[in-house]
Amino acid sequence: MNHISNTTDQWQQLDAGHHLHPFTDSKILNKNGVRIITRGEGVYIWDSEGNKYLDGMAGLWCVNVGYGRQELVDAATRQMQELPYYNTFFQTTTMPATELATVLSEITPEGFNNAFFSNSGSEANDTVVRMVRRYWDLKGCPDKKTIISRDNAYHGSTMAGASLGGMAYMHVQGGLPIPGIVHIGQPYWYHLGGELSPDEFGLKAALELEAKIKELGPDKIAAFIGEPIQGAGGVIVPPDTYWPEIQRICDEYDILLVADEVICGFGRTGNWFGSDSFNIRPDMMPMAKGMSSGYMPISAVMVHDRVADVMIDEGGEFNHGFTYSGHPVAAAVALANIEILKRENIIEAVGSDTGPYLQARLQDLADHPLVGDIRGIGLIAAIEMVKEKKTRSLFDTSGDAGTICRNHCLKNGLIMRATGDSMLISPPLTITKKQIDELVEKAGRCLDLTANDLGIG
Ligand code: PXG
Repeated sequence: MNHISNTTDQWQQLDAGHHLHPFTDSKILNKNGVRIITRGEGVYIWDSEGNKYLDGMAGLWCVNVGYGRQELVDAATRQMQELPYYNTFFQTTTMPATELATVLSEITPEGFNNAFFSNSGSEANDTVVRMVRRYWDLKGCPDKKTIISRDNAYHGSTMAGASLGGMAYMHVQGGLPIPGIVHIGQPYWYHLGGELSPDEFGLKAALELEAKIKELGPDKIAAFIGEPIQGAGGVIVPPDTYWPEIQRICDEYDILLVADEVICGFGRTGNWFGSDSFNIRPDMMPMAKGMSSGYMPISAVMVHDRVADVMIDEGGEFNHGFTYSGHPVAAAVALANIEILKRENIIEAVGSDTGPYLQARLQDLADHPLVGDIRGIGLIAAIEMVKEKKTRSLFDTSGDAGTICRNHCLKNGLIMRATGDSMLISPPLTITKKQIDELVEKAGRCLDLTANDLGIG
């Protein structure tokens, strides 16, 4: 790199001059100067000024095996030396792509025996839209095109991904959603549950799906898509009654069920997949992030035999795919990553040890005057700040407390992401109990500082 000896200041100037960032107000960023992350080891990252942070977000919900894994570097190096690229079009494959498809079939639930590869969660969800519609065409139901999703869902940033997503602030930019995608409410008891118990509300939220199917006609509805736990939308853990009722409705009306495992997959909830934790029986599972622990971009849609058999036996050519579908280097890294998850029993630890420990330790913050709700499973969690605990009432300007808290976290060496006034936690799955103590202690201190700024407590 020509600019390797630059100071932070010089990097910031280059970045401000030439780099447009995702989901960023560039004018503000360019004025304030970007943070430059230079190194990672285990659960920690460092910036160009030498500041150390506990990465409570595993990058962007993805560095499941932690930073600095030489084994993943070696897997990439070996594959780059042997064959840096070949495609999977034109009756061809590479060994890592085929092996990864096989391994994914082994770790996913019964009946998932085929993988379609792409490079990001968004592309996986674009693939879902095309495959769902193709499936129903092949079944002789060409009118079954509409996909039902949920408010505040996050399924990516491509045209189809953002349309499946339920983020209104994304829809207003670019004329979204695309036709044939509709949304129902989210199973967010803490804000939407009112006087209902969580279980009552879970049923009510699920029944919105049935009402929407009846309103539009079951012969028009192709699929329902949901994250087992909504991630970017604020770590919304549905009440226990929710997924069984969604499953019943999808079965009854012959609607495909798509579980978006991009965040929940690869151990985050203490099982291989969120679908395992919630006993969901999906027909398709888009997955990405933790599949390679973010060391290389790769994603897949795992396709249940119910759909794959039709696509294979009756579909002829499926006119869809990407230059880098099943990229051999990314696939080799994903294989080595899955090997680490298995060999080190990381997912078992999340399910029975570190996950329950994080959730229990977070409860120590429940009495904090700012904290309204603490929710999570395994190593995914949210701490939601509210104006008044008793009435579960929000701050007048949602997001201010979140921004204040996030800034205190950064100053105190902790990365937490804020969605509205919820502080989100999703650390590398290798985090130790001692590091969880450090995370919770720092989070507590930052809540105190936030309360102080807001004049609460
Ligand atoms: N599905 C889910 C459930 C996701 O969380 C995607 C699909 C899209 O994946 P790609 O690889 O196309 O980004 C995601 C991505 C945030 C944040 O701020 C979350 C995501 C991406 C960027 C930011 O929490 N999730």
